[in-house]
Amino acid sequence: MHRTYVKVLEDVLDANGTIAAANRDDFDRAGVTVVNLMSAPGAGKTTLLERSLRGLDVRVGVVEGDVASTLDADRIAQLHVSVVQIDTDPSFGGECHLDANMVRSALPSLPLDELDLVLIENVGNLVCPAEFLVGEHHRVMVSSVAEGEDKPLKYPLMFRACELVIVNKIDLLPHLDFDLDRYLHNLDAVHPGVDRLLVSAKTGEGVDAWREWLVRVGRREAVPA
Ligand SMILES: Nc1nc2c(ncn2[C@@H]2O[C@H](COP(=O)(O)OP(=O)(O)OP(=O)(O)O)[C@@H](O)[C@H]2O)c(=O)[nH]1
Ligand SMILES: [Mg+2]
Repeated sequence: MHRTYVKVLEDVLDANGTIAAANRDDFDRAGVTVVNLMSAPGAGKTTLLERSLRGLDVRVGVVEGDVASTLDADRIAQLHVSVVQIDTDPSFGGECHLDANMVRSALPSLPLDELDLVLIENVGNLVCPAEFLVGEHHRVMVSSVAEGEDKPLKYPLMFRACELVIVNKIDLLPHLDFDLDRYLHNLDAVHPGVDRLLVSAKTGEGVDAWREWLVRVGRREAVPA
């Protein structure tokens, strides 16, 4: 029984990888850099995008992944950037992550040739999104201090799958029982030396560094370590 499950999962991931490669080819042909933004529900992905995309020096589009609703796409549309919502519930069995096929279904709705950078806000989930490549060039996660300092140890795959961890909601630190040093120690235990940015999407603290990171990857420049 266990062996059958493993085989099916391997086949699913193989098929996903093939479609992800096709997506990646399309992105490269259009000269677009794609960032897959992942986090637990409510860590602040959409708020961070709202804070950081206005007036950015590269042309940006957004793919919003959710199980249901157009709430996040409606928020992003206020910024006057191209946005497309993928809801997994009506068309994709309510999956708790985006996969390459879902992202592929959204591509005709994005003017790729007119964009430099596409941010894919994945479905809020600390497990499954890390397993599915969607054709992205960069994987970033948002990890909020409200979630507790043990999360890197409990969900290591997600923290290992990302090249940059954005530690969000630092404005809440004075109100929480959260030991930042311990959190960073736990982060280094699962992904030693991974780049990290401490930000508050609410107050804007630290967001400039994230904006600079976005511009650099959008221009396909090397990102400073
Ligand atoms: N205090 C504080 N609250 C924040 C910050 N960033 C986001 N929030 C709040 O956290 C809640 C969730 O924020 P969202 O941006 O919707 O989170 P999300 O990760 O996009 O959520 P899902 O798309 O549902 O996974 C909202 O009430 C935000 O106002 C922050 O830096 N500080
Ligand atoms: Mg969101």
